[in-house]
Amino acid sequence: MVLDTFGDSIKKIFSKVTGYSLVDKEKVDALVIELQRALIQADVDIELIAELSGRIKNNVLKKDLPKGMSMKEVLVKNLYDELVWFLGEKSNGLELKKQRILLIGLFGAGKTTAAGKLAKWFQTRGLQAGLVACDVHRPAAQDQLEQNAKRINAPVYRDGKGADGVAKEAVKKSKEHVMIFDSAGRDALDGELAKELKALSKTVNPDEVFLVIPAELGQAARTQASEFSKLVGITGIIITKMDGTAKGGAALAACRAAGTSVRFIGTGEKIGDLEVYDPKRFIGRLIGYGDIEGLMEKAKEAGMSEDVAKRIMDGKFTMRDFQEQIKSMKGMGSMTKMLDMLPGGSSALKKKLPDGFLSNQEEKMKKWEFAINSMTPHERENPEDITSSRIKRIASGSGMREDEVRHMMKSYKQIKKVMKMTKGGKAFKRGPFANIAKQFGMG
Ligand SMILES: Nc1nc2c(ncn2[C@@H]2O[C@H](COP(=O)(O)OP(=O)(O)OP(=O)(O)O)[C@@H](O)[C@H]2O)c(=O)[nH]1
Ligand SMILES: [Mg+2]
Repeated sequence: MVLDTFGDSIKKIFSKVTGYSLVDKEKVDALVIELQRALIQADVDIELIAELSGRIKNNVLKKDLPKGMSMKEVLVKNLYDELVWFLGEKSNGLELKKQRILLIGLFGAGKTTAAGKLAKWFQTRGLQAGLVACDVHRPAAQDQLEQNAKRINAPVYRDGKGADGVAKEAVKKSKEHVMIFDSAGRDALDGELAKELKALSKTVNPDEVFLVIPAELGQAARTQASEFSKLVGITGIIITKMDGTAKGGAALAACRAAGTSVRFIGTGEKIGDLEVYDPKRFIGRLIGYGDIEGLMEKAKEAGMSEDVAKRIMDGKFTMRDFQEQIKSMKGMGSMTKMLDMLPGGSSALKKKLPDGFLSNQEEKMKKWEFAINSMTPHERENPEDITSSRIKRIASGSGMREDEVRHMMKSYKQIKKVMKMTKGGKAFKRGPFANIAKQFGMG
């Protein structure tokens, strides 16, 4: 089902962008369309999507990009920022004060579990919490809450007639800072449930009413969030079972679309598996990078300077570009990075290269830099004019042997050819690296 793929599509979009060596208007447009598709499938409001796409395009395609940032980095940052924006506000959790919290929601949403988790959350922040068992429909429900309470040594209140009666008694007796009221679930929010919840709410007079929604609801969370909002009133949402489904992103987007705010997410069955909701953290987890900095690093790493990339695309890749490329590859992994720029099979190829192959290349490149420094500006821009006599001069100027300079010229030409061919993405099948590829069983 399409709903399951929200996280996957977002992940795909990010890995696509970070893998690009050059971002142009065409790519931005295509990515925005892909993002729109993912959001539409997650049932995000069309107007919201239009707003978000417009902002991304504006920021990325404008003339003056932020200083020192490439179009690609701006795109990654904007995609990230906009996704964070549309997945809703970062929650502050709950105030650490005396208060009453009512948990409501449909059958099996995770209310009783969340009650225990919230009590624990307060305990670890120095506040005592009592649990109130207002689910009187199912005989075992009160026992279940009591078991959760015992695990964390929290008092449980369960005496009284009916949900309302239990709540009244608890309000009278409780001495804890925080009271958490568990309520009964239903199949659907019908008139009866609405009536019961309204009555309970009147008795409890809660500071917070949290709707508990399981993540697997995906986009259907939107209807549920707005219905509960309208019929009984809520102050926030707890999305549970984020650990067990790929629909978490869709559920979060849906709550945002319903105009409600997610306050906590449940990430497991254990009592400590509760997190204050933070969209940045969620996106980070979704796309596999801890934070935007990591992502930006990734965007930088996999690319080359946009100038150089553009010149390659235009069929120009002069000695000067070659030199810039060499310069930008400082220290270990430089040749590796060069390979990374080639689409398809580069990491697999790297694994197959013998030890030392890449570091030898790096040694060589250091020498090459000297040689390029010994060239005249004209030679750097027009390497095809480098004749034998010029090679002699360059060799003596850089302390290299003539054959080393010739070898460098050959490598430059090969790389130029490969770079040009990467436009078609067939570099390894046909390009000069085909030999290497063949040698290591990848041709
Ligand atoms: N994996 C996972 N399981 C959860 C999470 N929260 C709750 N559960 C499980 O979901 C099931 C239902 O949870 P309950 O807390 O009983 O749900 P409820 O809303 O009280 O259910 P009713 O009282 O029957 O309406 C239990 O098996 C819980 O262990 C979560 O964040 N992750
Ligand atoms: Mg329950």
